[in-house]
Amino acid sequence: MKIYFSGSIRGGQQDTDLYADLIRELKQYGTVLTEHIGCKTIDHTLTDQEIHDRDIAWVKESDIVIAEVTVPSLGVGYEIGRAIDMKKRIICLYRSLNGKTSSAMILGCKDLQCFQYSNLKEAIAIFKTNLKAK
Ligand code: 6IA
Repeated sequence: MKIYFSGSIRGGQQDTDLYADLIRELKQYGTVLTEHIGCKTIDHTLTDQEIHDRDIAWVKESDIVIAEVTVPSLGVGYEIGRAIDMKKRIICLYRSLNGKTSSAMILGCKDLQCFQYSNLKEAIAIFKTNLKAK
């Protein structure tokens, strides 16, 4: 199974370490096409158009998109919208911080499987219940 992991970059990189932990767990279920989302040092040599075109090609190639949507990100929202149009299976994970929850456009979309969680242990349990190990 090819997994497109989506997480905030220019929206804010405060959760990058958590993304790395989630990606490490997801490797039990398939190949993660976007391991770089969990790296603090991202390749700055590509143009925005090259990044966009490569990432959309990876979304097309993927069997499932797993998005961590706690940090609001235009890119993550855009990827989710494109993946819905491509009829991909999409799982969104979000944490409630300071009483704030995610966008109604995410939580209210019936094409998405949204799960609230608090920590890595809970995310691991969500993966276990909803994904098939390889
Ligand atoms: O709007 P954002 O940057 O937060 O969007 C993040 C999402 O868009 C991620 O899920 C990525 O798949 C994609 N994305 C955005 N920027 C990049 C990138 N380099 N490399 C790979 N994927 C990206 C940006 C480098 C930049 C900090 C100079």
